[in-house]
Amino acid sequence: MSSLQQNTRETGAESVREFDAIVVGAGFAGLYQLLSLRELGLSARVLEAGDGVGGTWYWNRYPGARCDSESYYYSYSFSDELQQEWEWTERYPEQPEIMRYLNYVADKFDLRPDIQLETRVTEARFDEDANRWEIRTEGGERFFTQFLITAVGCLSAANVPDIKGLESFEGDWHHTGGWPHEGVDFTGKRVGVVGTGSTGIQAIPAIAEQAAHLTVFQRTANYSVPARNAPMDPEFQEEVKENYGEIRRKQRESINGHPFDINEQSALEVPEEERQATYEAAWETGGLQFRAAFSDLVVNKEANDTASEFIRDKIRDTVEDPETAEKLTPYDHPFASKRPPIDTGYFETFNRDNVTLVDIKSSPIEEITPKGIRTTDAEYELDSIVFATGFDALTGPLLNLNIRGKGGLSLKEKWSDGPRMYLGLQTAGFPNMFTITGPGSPSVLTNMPTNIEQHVEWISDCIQYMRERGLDHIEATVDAEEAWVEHVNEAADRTLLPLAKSSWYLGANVPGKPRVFMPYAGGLGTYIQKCDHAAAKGYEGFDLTSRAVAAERQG
Ligand code: NA7
Repeated sequence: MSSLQQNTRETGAESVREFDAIVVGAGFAGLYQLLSLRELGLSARVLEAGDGVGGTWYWNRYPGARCDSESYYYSYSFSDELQQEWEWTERYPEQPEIMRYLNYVADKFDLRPDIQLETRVTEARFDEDANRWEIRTEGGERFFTQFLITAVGCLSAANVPDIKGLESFEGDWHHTGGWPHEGVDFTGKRVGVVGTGSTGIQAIPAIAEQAAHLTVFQRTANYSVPARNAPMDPEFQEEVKENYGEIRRKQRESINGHPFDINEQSALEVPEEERQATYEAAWETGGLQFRAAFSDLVVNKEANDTASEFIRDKIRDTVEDPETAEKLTPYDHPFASKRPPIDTGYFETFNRDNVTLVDIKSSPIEEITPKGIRTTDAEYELDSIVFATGFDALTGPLLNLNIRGKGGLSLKEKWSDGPRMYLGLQTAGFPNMFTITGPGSPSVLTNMPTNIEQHVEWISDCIQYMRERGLDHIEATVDAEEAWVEHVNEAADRTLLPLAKSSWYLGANVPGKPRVFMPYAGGLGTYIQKCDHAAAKGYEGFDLTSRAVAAERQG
């Protein structure tokens, strides 16, 4: 008998299902959380909106979609058997390969019986009297659970710009984060791509190869470093497998979850010639570790200027038309103060005859017409529009769940001036709700699976701690939350990250969203120590009680 049957109680026309824990989302976080809860002996169910597992990788199927972290460490570490038997085929895994991996994990650990697909959560409400959560879905189902664990990802609420006239467009349009599963054939088409973040920078070269003509609408020029993707070297893969213990340790102690070494020297302490040689070598190696070329690139503006200028020179050298090169050169923010993209032939794409760059900062989009996009300068006729315009990051996926905590307070109201969480794991007033990689945790500033695994293990340990002591109620205190929010701000202020005014880390890409620096920039290693410290002190900063015992005493 499956746990679904075990826990289903028919009440009249409605089926009400009770579980110890409900997990929302079946991506990297949801899959591992389910396994971990099962190992504790809890009844758990994952509710997933998509018709398959994969989370962000299920939805982001746009041309060129590929992970920016390297495959051998953008993966689970919890099972040595898994990491030994899985073979990665490329330096950076492409979206279909990550989907194969996550489906393999779902099968290997027999997770599917407890994952309910095509089930979108529309509401979650904490019932104080019953000390449990009630969850409702789009299909009208109701679930009751002691623990609500959100595993909804940080970048899953698509940001489709509200541009006048979109509904009148006669061609087709897609957001990269909700790409049709059957794919989109751009052969012979005039395509417009809006957005030049990590996604646009991956999609633009791939679409340019197919389309008759590609027009790129750029609001903010971006830095990008070559990815240097290549087939996985079997010898390297073998070496990795022999050394996984050390690699995983390094990831968890690092600043951002990547196992690469950061040069201990400052960019300012070496002579110009040596600095350039270091940057050239890092450029040749490619990837996100370009940031590690010197110790101070994300904390010292003067040091950062040398890296930013190096990349600007590379753009000028690569792009043949000087006017286009100048438009593509970023000046408004330091390198890596926004999420740094990595690319395969991005700047080279603008040398193609079938690609045009439109600077919509100087001539903004006025409207979408039946025939295409009209800026203040011209109308561009298009058959297809691709919005690579990012996400309502970090808070969007949580707010979309319509969560109400104690006293009926909605998360939307509580976070009207920006997200407030303790350790990015809990928010005061919302007992027994845990958030995997919530605002205030390192999340998007790190290699996600590393932070996810740490959160899952922390949450499961906490639940086990409660069960062993007969506790059934946990809630972050307001004081701990306040101190953490302050610490998150201080940590960001010690870096150059807040200098990027158009960054989604600050919520600046979504009109009307409060400008608050959301992820924790104090480093993953430091963060893990703080979480472990709180746990070791009996979950310091959280109120843990037994409502059942309290009710008995009162009664
Ligand atoms: P990003 O990094 O938020 O990039 C979105 C891009 O779209 C960026 O260039 C934005 O310009 C542009 N944008 C956003 N809204 C508009 C409107 N209204 N008009 C024109 N241009 C707009 O999202 P991505 O999907 O590329 O990357 C998200 C993460 O996914 C990535 O970092 C990886 O972690 C994976 P702006 O810079 O705001 O001026």
